[in-house]
Amino acid sequence: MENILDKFKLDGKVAWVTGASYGLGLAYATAFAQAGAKIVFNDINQELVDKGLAAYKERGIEVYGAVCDVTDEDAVAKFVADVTEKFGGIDILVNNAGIIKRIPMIEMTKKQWDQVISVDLTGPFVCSKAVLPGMIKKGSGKIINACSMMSELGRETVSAYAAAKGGLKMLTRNICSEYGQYNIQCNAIGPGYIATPQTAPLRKRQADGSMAPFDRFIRSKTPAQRWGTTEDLMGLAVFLASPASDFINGQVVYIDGGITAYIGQDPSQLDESKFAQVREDDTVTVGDK
Ligand code: NAP
Ligand code: GCO
Repeated sequence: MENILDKFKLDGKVAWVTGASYGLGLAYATAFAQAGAKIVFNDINQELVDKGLAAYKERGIEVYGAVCDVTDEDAVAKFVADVTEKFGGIDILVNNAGIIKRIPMIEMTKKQWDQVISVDLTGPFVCSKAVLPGMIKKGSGKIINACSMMSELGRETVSAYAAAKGGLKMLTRNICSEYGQYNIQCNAIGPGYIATPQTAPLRKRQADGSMAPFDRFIRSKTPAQRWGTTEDLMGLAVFLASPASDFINGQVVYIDGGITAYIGQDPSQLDESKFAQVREDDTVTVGDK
């Protein structure tokens, strides 16, 4: 009988993580590499690709990286063709690339709205459409979308982002519905509030050094009273990319420290002295766990 841990191995698989120069994408790709996969990634410009190549080299991970805008269908088709020629195809796609614009809806321009929808929702459509034919031909494939708590909940200033992430939840379910028959699983990771550059503005200490009100708010809504770290998400990513999850399809798995299950406590009751300074470089200090 096969050892269950072998079900989590990605040996011989090619994994494409979009926008994976840093943050959650870098963490997902690192986890996949540790599980045996060959990593390919793209980012929006050469500076970021170079930043990513350096980060992977520092981690001892051999990767292929190239500039590719996930909203550009021709660029995506070329990226997939190049990777297929070099490595034989793509077994795992993580639609990680994303942007957010925190602007009150009535002040948001249509151009700003379109930019967020284009990257966060149309990008995953373009990239998934590009890899599905190869997955169908192979008879297997894994697509993992970067959903969010905003796939379920709204909040002030993130209308476009929430609409995109809500749509991405339904795109996840539709890819499952349309291509599950080809042994292709499409699921989503729904992170809570994770310490990355994207959320750094929400944690920035106030002039007097005290905790940001939003930081205090998120901790009061999280049973563990802490922000997630990129490392917190690595295990789930490997699980959803591996044969261990072959009978899971169309699901959004929330990995949020319990926020979506908890009504929260009065933020003023939090004992701030318990929390180590969360460094502005977005790394949650160990003492903060
Ligand atoms: P992020 O700041 O959202 O950026 C992800 C990467 O995608 C960045 O390198 C970004 O480049 C790149 N990108 C942006 N537009 C692109 C395009 N058109 N084509 C290719 N790449 C593009 O990073 P993150 O915080 O690690 O989040 C990763 C994903 O998880 C995102 O989809 C995010 O919405 C989602 N998520 C994050 C959190 C969180 O708390 N951090 C929680 C839930 C979900 P730039 O640096 O130039 O923007
Ligand atoms: C915000 C945050 C969130 C997180 C994440 C939560 O401004 O509220 O950026 O949107 O990025 O999506 O799951």
